[in-house]
Amino acid sequence: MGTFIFKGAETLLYPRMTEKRQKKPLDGVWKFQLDPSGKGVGERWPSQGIPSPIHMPVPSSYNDITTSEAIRDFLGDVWYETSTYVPSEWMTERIILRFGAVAHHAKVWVNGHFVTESHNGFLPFEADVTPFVNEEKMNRIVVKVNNELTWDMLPPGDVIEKVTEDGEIKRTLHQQHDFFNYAGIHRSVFLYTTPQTFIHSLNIGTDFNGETGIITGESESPPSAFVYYSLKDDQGEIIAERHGATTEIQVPEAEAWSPDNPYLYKLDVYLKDGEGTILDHYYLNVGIRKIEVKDEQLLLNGSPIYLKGFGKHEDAVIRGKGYDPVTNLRDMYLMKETGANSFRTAHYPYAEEVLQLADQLGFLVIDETSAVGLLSQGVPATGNLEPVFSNGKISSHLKEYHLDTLQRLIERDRNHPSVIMWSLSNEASTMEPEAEVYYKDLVELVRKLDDRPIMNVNLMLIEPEKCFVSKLVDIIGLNVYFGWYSTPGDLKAGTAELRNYLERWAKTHDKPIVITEYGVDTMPGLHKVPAVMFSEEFQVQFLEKYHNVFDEFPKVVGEQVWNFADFMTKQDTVRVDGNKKGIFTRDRQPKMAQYTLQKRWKSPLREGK
Ligand code: BDP
Repeated sequence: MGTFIFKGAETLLYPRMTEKRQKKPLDGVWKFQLDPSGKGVGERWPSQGIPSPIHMPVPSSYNDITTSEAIRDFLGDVWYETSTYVPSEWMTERIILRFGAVAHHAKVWVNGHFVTESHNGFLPFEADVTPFVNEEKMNRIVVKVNNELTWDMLPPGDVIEKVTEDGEIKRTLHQQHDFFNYAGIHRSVFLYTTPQTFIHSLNIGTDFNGETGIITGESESPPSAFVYYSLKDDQGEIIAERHGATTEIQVPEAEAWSPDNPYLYKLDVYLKDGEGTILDHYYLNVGIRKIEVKDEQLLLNGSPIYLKGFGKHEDAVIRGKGYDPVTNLRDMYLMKETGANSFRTAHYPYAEEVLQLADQLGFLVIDETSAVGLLSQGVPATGNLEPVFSNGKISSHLKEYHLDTLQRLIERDRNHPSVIMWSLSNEASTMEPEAEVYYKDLVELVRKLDDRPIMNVNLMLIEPEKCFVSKLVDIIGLNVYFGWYSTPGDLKAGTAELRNYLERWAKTHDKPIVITEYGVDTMPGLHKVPAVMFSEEFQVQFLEKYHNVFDEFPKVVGEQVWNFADFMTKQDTVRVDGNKKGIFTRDRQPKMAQYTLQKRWKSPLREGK
């Protein structure tokens, strides 16, 4: 298997309408067909259209839309098709076809011409389709999507083939991660335009010294054009104007961005020719804020901040992993209501629209790559882990893919004030010495691209004294399930184990710690006194007991419950119609534990909490 990396000339700027740019969402109902024998290309579906389609919504996972088990559990190629006119006035512009994300592999044709491919299920990709679109005829867009995982990509997985008793070959997916392998066109599809001379990229940085804010801007654009920045307050009043591709703007008496005051400035960026004529225009929201790790604390705008919140998933009833503004906003209001100030994009980059709202509503986001499952066992990972780094299971291809994902994640998300740190991976086999070199290169790449703190999230089997990666990062993420996966049901023993584990981490590393996961499966409506596992009472007691332990450790600078809501997983003996560790049900109604969190998170605990 070759490498899955594509560093094209694409830009990762989110498509926006301005007087110089247009966009047309292609979301809606597309044609759809399974292709179990992989005959679509041979039968020329890209140019002739897919022959026996059903209807399928975009964006959405395709798995749960119909009642067909064959579609839900399908492994292999599926095809999507839509058609659209392109407005005449677009014909002098660059016309770009952009997908927010397609899981996991996509090949795209426009009017029969192959235009691009992607092998990253959680990041955007696009193609300049200017030469391939017709002015007067409908344009056919065909996408082949494949949901197979390999160990050359993230998340990794294997397709296992077995011959059944009746001689059929049965292919199943073997995966390490604990969420359903939803697939399809998961995020919005846009056709958009840019002028021929256009802004390629923008890198906005901010700093804050307690009074003055500093905004730095760096724009990549053609040498023949001039860049011009115009900064406005949230009322649209101009605060500063600057010329030059690289700029620095000082904002006296700046309004600092924070979860309590998510104040956003607006930065308009223009490209002009020698005569001052505007060639291109793009804009961004800018939150002035400073995030740093110092003295074993996490500081926001110079003061300690305590993260309260959730590990989430992009997961909802029927839509699966398809981006849905309705669910997303409900989630954000529920999180605010619970007193949360943060969340982690477990276990992959989320839709750009999620981060745009996090900027506006004020959430601190731990932005994670799709590196989940870099270990030998699925969930729950117990007992002895087999090596994956030292025996070549993790190949140089996978590492290149990981580096590429990280780079593109940073390029996509670096301008969001809500993003406060990068999480390199979740629960990898970091007790192997070989992991050190692998992670050193990841850390080096991040340091080159951005100055935000770096986190890595640890499995509770990782021993602090034997972890080869934690020393490389700025802040340590810990996933802890003592009293659940170990000493099940015994919270006294569980909390004692937790205390001991945290003591060991605090002793071995002079870094702040965020509890990135803690939680228990809970059936809504199941009540038991005395509490037993899976009851609502048990979830409440688990949280309360864990919180008491967290409060003993000044180095613990955050707690994010696993999970915000119940979510779908593959079928398994340890899962009842999915993972039930949600504080909310899958349809976003509270379990009793929401009130436990609300009570704690809405009252001040200690500085920054
Ligand atoms: C952790 C994983 C997470 C799982 C969780 C669980 O990081 O993806 O869903 O455990 O078992 O190991 O609920």
